[in-house]
Amino acid sequence: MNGLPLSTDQIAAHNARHAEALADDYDGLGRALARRGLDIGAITDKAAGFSVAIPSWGAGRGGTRFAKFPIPGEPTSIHEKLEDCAVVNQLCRATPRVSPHFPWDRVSDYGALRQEAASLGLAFDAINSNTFQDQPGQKHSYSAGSLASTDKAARDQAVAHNVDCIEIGEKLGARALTVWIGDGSNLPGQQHLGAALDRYLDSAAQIYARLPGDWRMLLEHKMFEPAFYSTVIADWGSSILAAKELGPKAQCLVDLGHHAPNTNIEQIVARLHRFGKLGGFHFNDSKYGDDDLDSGAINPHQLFLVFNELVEAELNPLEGFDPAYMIDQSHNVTDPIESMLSSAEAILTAYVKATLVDREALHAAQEANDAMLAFQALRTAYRTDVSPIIARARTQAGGAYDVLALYRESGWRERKAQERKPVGLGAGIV
Ligand code: PSV
Ligand code: MN
Repeated sequence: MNGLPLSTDQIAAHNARHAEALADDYDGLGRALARRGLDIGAITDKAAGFSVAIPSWGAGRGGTRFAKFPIPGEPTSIHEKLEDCAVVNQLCRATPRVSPHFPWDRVSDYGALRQEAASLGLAFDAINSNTFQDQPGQKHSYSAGSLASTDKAARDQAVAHNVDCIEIGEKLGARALTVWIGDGSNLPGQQHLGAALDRYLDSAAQIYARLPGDWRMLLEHKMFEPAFYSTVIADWGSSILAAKELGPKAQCLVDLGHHAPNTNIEQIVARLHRFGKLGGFHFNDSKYGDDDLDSGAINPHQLFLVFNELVEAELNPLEGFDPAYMIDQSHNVTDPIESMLSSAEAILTAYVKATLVDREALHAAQEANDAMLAFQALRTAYRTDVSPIIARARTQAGGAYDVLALYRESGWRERKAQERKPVGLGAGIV
């Protein structure tokens, strides 16, 4: 496929039908914001400049460890996944990059894949390595771990896979490698907790040594799963210690679902940024654990509070602030394109609301220990309906006013159901 997947005429006609309503809402909001000293044009520019990557695997139906229920027309290859990602970006104009996962997205010609993505209006973001599951024909099993395994051959193989990922990434135009490992233990005593971390650090240093000059290595922590007693890189503390040990090109990646329930994740964001170690973010939502639910579905206020810290970091870049933002979700009951559209909108909404915070008032109230006024500075921004700003930014860039309505109207999935081969059953993704 060459060019954008959906009809631009159809989007233009849809937008024309909604133009008057949007102008009305946008102008009204502009007047309300002006009374608060805010310029809606400047905020719309910020919204237009924001983007979040989508994961190649998020284009397919995920599943739980019990089952997966594929839908007709689901993508079965990286080529079809790119097409679906292009649909998402064409409609919302906030997701111009795809984050691939290897070996899931392996092809023979990465130069050609990069061009294929570019022809769909997409580029590649951070590369995700995968040493948390065995692949057919793999020599050494990761059943006892990968980078931290006691088996040197398994560790070497895991290091080599990450180096492969860097080489593939260079061909794809990526500049970051995200490393999440499932290494850990399931029974007390199973693993020497200190030695496991030493082995991880040693392996990670070998990968770090192979990073090209302008690359970053993003260390993703997760409290538990698939290891249920201990996990080698379980928390942000282990992550930042490892990143500091490795060097300046190593930073931490925060996945919203990878903490104990009710953890103050926004404080983790502020801490990591304080030490120049906030490298990336995986957005999703959760109710009980690493549920990988759609962003903003359960706790949109937490998402806003996280963005409040991210905007604070953006305004005070300290040693540089260039986080790799990505959606990391498992779409088990929805059409993945619809979930990504809805999630991108939730993420952008939280970001735009955070830009509305009166920082002067907030900081003054914080200094004066006026808890209520400080809280109200956040509350005022949070309760503002910013959807006209987002719709204006999106439609100006060629996206659709109502992304879900246009997607359904386009009949994309029904058409793909005729063209694409059915997906097999099986268990879900991690
Ligand atoms: C692990 O749970 C994780 O969050 C990592 O980012 C993986 O690469 C991703 O999910 C996909 O399974
Ligand atoms: Mn993740």
